[in-house]
Amino acid sequence: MEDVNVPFVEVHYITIQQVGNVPITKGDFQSLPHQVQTWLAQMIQLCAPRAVYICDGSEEEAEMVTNKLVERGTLTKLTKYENSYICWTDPRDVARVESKTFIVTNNKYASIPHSREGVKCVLGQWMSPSDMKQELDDRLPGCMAGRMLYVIPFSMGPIGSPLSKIGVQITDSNYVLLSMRIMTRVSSEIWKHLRHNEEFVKCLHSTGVPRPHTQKIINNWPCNPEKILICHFPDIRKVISYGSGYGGNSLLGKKCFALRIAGRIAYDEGWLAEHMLIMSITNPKGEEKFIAAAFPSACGKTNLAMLTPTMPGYTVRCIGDDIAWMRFDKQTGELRAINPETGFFGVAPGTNMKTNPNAILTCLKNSIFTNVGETADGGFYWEGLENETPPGTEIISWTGERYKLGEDKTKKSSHPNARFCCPARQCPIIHDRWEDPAGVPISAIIFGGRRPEGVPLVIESFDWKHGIFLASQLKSETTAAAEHTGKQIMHDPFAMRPFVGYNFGHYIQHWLDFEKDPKNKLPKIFHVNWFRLDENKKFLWPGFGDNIRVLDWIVRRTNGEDIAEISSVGLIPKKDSINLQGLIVDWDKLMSVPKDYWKDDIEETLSWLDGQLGDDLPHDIRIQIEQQKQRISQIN
Ligand code: GTP
Ligand code: SPV
Ligand code: MN
Repeated sequence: MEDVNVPFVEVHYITIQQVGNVPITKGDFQSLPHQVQTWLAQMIQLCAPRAVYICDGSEEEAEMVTNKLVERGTLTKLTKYENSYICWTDPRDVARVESKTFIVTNNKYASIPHSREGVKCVLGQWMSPSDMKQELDDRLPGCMAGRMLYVIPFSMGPIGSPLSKIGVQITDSNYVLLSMRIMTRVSSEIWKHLRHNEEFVKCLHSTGVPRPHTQKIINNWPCNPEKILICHFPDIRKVISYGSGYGGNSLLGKKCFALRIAGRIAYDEGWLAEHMLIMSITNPKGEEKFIAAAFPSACGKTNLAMLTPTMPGYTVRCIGDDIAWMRFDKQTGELRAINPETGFFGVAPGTNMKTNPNAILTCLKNSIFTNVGETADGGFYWEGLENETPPGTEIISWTGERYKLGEDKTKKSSHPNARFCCPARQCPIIHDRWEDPAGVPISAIIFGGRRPEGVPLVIESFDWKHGIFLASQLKSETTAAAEHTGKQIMHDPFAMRPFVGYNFGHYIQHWLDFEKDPKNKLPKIFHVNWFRLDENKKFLWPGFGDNIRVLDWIVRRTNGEDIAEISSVGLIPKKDSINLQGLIVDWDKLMSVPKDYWKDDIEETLSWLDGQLGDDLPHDIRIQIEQQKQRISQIN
């Protein structure tokens, strides 16, 4: 007989998994690849979180974490757009911290070059394993007490491609989890590719704020600025980052893995991991060429990668805006490049519908905005959007100050390093091959920086070695992307000064060595400067969409057109060989190579490179410097 008085109860059989005494609240620990389990168990014990959450990359997961962050006040929904949020950090945690970034190897000179005595090396910082152990022993034990530990499986590059690399990031920041989901491929698919004991890059991140809190949390943004430490162990493919939640400090797939660790893997395996955008240019005849370009942080990669051409008949498509992994194809000899990322973490100030409409259109949904201003009607706002926002609009600045647009010109809505984080697939001009696991063939490599004085709009290298010299002598004005203050011109060879994971001398030699294989089709190398100033400190070049005119010249050079002439610093455009129709620019000022400037510059470059790299400076570069000196002395 049926017992009708008893209510129906559904029975769930819940197995609570634990590591030590820490419960796994989501995911099946025991089904993870063995080598992951071993490392995780150690980290869980070390960091002592309240619980562990193994991420699967699903939409439900994102929703759950987002809701939590909104509830807590770390994120605010921007009601003007779909699924987009704004975040204001602790004002002490706003950029990469280069002074606290280290490479750890047994041999010091595996990490940094033999700088001359008395010279402080700025091409990477080394710390010994024993000193680093002390630093970490002081920080890591119990660093996640009272917090959730998230386990994020991710792939840099298309999942399963032979060019891709897998990482697992542990973090106690759910803001980091949400950003990693935009910037990398987060999925439980990853575990399948780690069977058979395959290698993965171990990434540990903690904001360094265990509970109970001993310090006040500002803006619901946990961080520990006094104790920031970002350390890399390239020999064992490991990154540990402590104390910061911002950008390159905490999204470990980006600079830490895809440049510093991958750079070292690339050195070992014979390829390149570079701070470069990847784009294509199609001319009016329908011919498409791919190029890669390296500029230092906040010097124009995102803008170039998605530029809107002002020359009719040209099409630009974007493959990536920050990082390129490139290798010479063994069969064809082509240099093939992939973008290992899936999102843009772009500088917000200065971005608008005129300078970079494609970036604006990319971040109108599914995006996170950090340290920008908010309009009273739930939109984003930053310096550069003045002409697209009605005067009188009420703004809440990133520091929480309210003001009306246009009333007080001294008010700033955003931090200069404020960023948008948005999915690359939303970019209106994303290339349909942007996720091609085979990559795209690169015809030209461009280097550049912010050079207010002396440096022409474009220079083509005489040959491969001279191109590598151009990249080695790269300098640029400092920007807000890291902690440098003021606008000083700094050396930033290859735009990689903050991102190289091994001895910079070996790095330059690695580039030089690609010439030794006659099968390699070496791309032409160029140097550009959008930032030359006139005597009134105004830019001589309009930049942005008009940069297509320079790209067009570069592409025509890769086709062998006779439009270049020799100067003491390289090949420069023959007069009027760049299409300037519709522009008013002073060609002579833009292209001049002032003898006095370059005479001093080459002396300073020699002394800097020799001081920094000592005997690790490749001989070929010394020869290049001598040749440049000779050429300059011959200018009338
Ligand atoms: P990271 O993401 O830090 O690596 O920077 P990035 O190299 O991608 O720089 P981005 O394109 O975001 O540009 C940074 C700043 O430079 C923005 O404020 C732009 O407005 C400005 N900028 C970019 N291109 C040009 C240009 O052609 N001319 C001028 N004058 N400014 C530019
Ligand atoms: C850079 O600084 O070059 C960036 C921003 O691209 S961050 O991700 O913070 O490194
Ligand atoms: Mn960058």
